[in-house]
Amino acid sequence: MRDAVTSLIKNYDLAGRYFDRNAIDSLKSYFDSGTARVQAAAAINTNAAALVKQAGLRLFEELPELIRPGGNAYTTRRYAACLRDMDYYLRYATYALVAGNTNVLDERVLQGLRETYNSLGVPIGPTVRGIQILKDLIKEQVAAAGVGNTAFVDEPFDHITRELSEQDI
Ligand SMILES: CCC1=C(C)/C(=C/C2=NC(=C\c3[nH]c(/C=C4\NC(=O)[C@H](C)[C@H]4CC)c(C)c3CCC(=O)O)/C(CCC(=O)O)=C2C)NC1=O
Repeated sequence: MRDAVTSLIKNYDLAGRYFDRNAIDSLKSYFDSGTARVQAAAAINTNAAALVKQAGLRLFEELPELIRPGGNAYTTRRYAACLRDMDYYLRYATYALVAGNTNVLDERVLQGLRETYNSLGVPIGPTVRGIQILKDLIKEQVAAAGVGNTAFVDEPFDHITRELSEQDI
């Protein structure tokens, strides 16, 4: 598992080089955004369960067929599995936000996920939509906590949806 600093060190060590201008700039930008990243994590932590629940409600309002007979989130067990997945996405996205790096998502969340979803008939498009709804709610929450520029919040959520939607050739 890597963060912004360890991944930079790894790359420069592999090349046997001192940090150059680019490396210093990227370190600066990571440390400059450090307080905002921690504030975002704090805003998410105090409200995670409610945020997941609300994102689920919005998703099922938009795509009610998911929770009707024949829908993948139909039955209490599958409804709960869907919300649990959203909770995984939020928790790991929070780790990635603090790390300033998406490596934790690749290692702990995304490996083999698309295959699992395909074999269980979990629809990718609606899952992606659910993650985007979650992202929008998180950004509102983080902005309300006083963080001015919330653009950095996009990265882990967009990374998950990009990797999930990627098609095999
Ligand atoms: C920490 C990393 C991690 C992830 C990400 C993860 C996902 C994950 N989601 C699963 C199931 C599932 N995932 C969903 C999710 C949904 N269905 C929908 O219609 C919606 C679009 C969507 C919610 C947004 C559902 C309904 C199931 C149960 C499917 C079934 O058993 O038929 C399963 C199969 C095993 C199980 O049911 O627990 C896995 C492994 N597990 C992990 O350990």
